[in-house]
Amino acid sequence: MSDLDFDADRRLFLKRLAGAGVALGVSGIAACAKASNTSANAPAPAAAAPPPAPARGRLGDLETVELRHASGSAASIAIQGAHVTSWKRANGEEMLFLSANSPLTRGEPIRGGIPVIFPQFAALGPLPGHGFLRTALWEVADVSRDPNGAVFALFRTRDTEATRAEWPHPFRASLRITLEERLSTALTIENTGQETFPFHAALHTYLRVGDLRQVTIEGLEGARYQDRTAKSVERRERRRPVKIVRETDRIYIARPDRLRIRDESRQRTILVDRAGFNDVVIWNPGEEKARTKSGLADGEYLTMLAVESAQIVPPVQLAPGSLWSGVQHLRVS
Ligand code: TA6
Repeated sequence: MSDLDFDADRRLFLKRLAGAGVALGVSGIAACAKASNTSANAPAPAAAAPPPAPARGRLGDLETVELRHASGSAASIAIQGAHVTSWKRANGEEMLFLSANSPLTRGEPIRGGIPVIFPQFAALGPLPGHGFLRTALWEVADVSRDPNGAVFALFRTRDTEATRAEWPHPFRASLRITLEERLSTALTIENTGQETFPFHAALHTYLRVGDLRQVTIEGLEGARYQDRTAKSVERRERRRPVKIVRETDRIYIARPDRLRIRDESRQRTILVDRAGFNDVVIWNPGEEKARTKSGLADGEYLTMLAVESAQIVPPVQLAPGSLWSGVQHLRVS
């Protein structure tokens, strides 16, 4: 099967994807299975609404895929890194943070949105920080609408000579972004090689907040965490709710529960639900590091909170021919 034989490859991959259904949830599987036999015999969607015209846009030097949902919500995804850079609610409110100082050029990580982290989290290994998928060029495999009206974009990528030079493992990756009231992001990794390989995966989501000092997080009470501002010493979360009052960089371990991010300054709560991602990283650089390390514009650190669905402790061990999937759902309540 050559690299160019996308359709056969995609059908095989989607059949395997269907086999790994748990983490993606029913709607994801139904939609993916639908995507694979759109051409053949799937009946036209009940509402018979034609699939959305694949709209493209630009963000700096980067090409984007634009999704619009009938409710009025919208999302933009940079093809580099299959990186969601914007998610707007039906009322036009932007829910994701994107730094005014962010590079928007080929090969540079974007500071904001939802970077896809694979196969290494941060500097927890020999690869460049956060791995190579966030700056990789992905293929736009499909942009369409589910029978229930949700619109989605499916991106794919795989190992290349360049990735194998850094990380000697053949893999396929797909990212499905589904927009309805909520925004769902589902990552699937397949080991297409002969040996089991370990990896970390994360959706490094930058939430936009009105004022960080008025934000609280529910759902972490009693959780074990590694404090990455203190040599990753392990501690337990005693606070309920959690408030961010200084530089915070923590991996909360084995905490699959729903998170509630309450932002009093905007009078709204963001619900974060996950499957397949058992850890969650909470990060804000604080004033000092925001300027010195992360290249944020002045004061921007007060308008962002990174809430990252992750699988880090332990890393995934993926056997040959196997698939791993993780999904994150963001919604406003
Ligand atoms: O996810 C938290 C973290 O690992 C922080 O330590 C901080 O470095 C952040 O990611 C941003 O990383 P980046 O490589 O994008 O500068």
